[in-house]
Amino acid sequence: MAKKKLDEEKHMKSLTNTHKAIDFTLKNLFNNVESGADPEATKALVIITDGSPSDINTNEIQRCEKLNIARFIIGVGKIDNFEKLNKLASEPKESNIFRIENYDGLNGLLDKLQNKIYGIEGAQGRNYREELSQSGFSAASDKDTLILGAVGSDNWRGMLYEVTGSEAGMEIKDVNLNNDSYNGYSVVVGRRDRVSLVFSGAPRSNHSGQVTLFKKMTHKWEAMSNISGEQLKLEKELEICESAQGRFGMTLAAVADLNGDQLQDLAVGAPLEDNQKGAIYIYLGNHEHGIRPKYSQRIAASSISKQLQHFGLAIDGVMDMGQDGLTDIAVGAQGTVLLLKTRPVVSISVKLSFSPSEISLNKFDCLGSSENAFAIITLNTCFSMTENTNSKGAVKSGLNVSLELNADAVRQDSRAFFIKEEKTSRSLVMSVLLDSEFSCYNHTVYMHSCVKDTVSSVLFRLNFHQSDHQPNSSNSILNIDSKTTAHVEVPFQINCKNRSCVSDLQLDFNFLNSTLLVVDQASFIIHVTLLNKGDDSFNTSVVLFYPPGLSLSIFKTIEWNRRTLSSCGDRDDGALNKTTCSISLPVYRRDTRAVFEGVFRISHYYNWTDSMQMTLVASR
Ligand SMILES: [Ca+2]
Ligand SMILES: [Ca+2]
Repeated sequence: MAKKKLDEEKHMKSLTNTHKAIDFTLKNLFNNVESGADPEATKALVIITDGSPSDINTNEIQRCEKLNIARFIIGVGKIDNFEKLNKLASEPKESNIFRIENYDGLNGLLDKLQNKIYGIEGAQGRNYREELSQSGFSAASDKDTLILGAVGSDNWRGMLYEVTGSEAGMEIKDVNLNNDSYNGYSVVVGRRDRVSLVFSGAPRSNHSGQVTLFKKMTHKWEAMSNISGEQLKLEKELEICESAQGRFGMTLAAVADLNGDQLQDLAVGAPLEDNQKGAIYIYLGNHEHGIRPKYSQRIAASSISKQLQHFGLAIDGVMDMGQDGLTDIAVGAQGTVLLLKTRPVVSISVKLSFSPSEISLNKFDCLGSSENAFAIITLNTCFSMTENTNSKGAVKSGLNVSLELNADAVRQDSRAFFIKEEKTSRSLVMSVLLDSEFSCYNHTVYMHSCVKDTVSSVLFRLNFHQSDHQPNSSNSILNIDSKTTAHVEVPFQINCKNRSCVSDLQLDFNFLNSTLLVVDQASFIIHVTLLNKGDDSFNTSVVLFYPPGLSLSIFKTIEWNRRTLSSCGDRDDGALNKTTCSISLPVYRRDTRAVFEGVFRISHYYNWTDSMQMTLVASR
């Protein structure tokens, strides 16, 4: 009818009588009780125009100011004199003036504006308690008691009543809700340890909606916790205009246990979310708190069909269609009903083990000429799977998971790797289909022949998650309580007699030449015997101190009871009288005895004296 009247209106062409329009509104709409206006209510005026006013302000703006009327200006397209238009807006002008390219831009903007107006609407003046309470707007029963939603109570803050027999109802209210929250729009009752619970939807709380959980104390109902559309917005990082006025909590339904923990679960509808397409949220029941604070699943209408509107207008979830032992949830949308089938929920536990029980030290060698990689252990990953739900018949309960294994997880550079030819392959990513009670996989782990640290154990860490891609054979959902990580520490072989693990190096050496003949290019030879009588010795070396007239040219093993290699550095730090020779890195094993021959060259430029001194030190 309003559109018809507007269509009949004659266009005034080039004139923009904005001030006259305001004057008309003040006289005929605001404060006009016959037109439905509430003189006490706070008022807002929205001016949408594509031109600046062509008439002048007589006193309309002043009258608006006096009556505290909030004024929003929406300028459409090119406006020649915007200054004139700005004068019409109320303070703070910067947030009350909007400019859009064309009238299409109104769609998103009006939502934003509606929020602002909600904010001031009813903020003062009127005070209705039960006059408009709409008691019985929603209802739920629990044995002999009836819970009635009364959305209009307390200036549309809304509350509920518990009615038993003919007694006057006991109030159930959340004092933290604002006016116009519409609490009691939807209601669900439940019990926990024989204590009565009420979930109540307040779809207009803070414009995005809220569900409050009430618990019955001895003679009183108390609001325990709530979940709000505002919270969800943060969790999902949605655009404000998307979730605002989603009417979260407009519908509520207790659904039969979905995840097999024997606790009832809760579905919450937000039928205006996503630009009126709608969504529902599943909250799993929780023994301690009634429900878990974070939803386990959000099902958006857009993920089902682009055509759906107002998905979540009604929800029911107690039946099992097809008798497969799995609950089905019926969800109403504009002109249609959808049946959502639930899937089996499975718990997975994973265990890591390895063989042999330690990394043998026999093959490590940092001093040999060839560098190669060899297998150190076989790592075994075993998944065990149990279904939490009780699915029957032809339901396939497989699950596709993606797993990632990490070698030497606490170190920046890994000592171990999974592909023999690739030293950097410290992590292994794979996808596996778990379709029986146990599924085990073996992975060979390699190390390079030279590993400096063969003392600290190697940590392997595994984590897995349900794959995004689920083939037909896997239909299950991973229980969100399943632990999705595992780790294991693999030790190196230890050759210690006692706990403290101390090596006992004994060093001896003798000169092969009885005298040193100072002739250029002549040699002076020593034999060095090193015996480890204690536990394994790591990073062992022999340091030689000698006169600067000598230079070490050869240092090699000539006798051994276990293969022993050595490698000598250049003269240490430029010092002319000292060389460090590494012995059998990384480990000089217990009970090893080796004899080395050192050959020095003699320089005749050195100022030799009658005697010569040499000192050798074994260190670890
Ligand atoms: Ca449950
Ligand atoms: Ca079913």
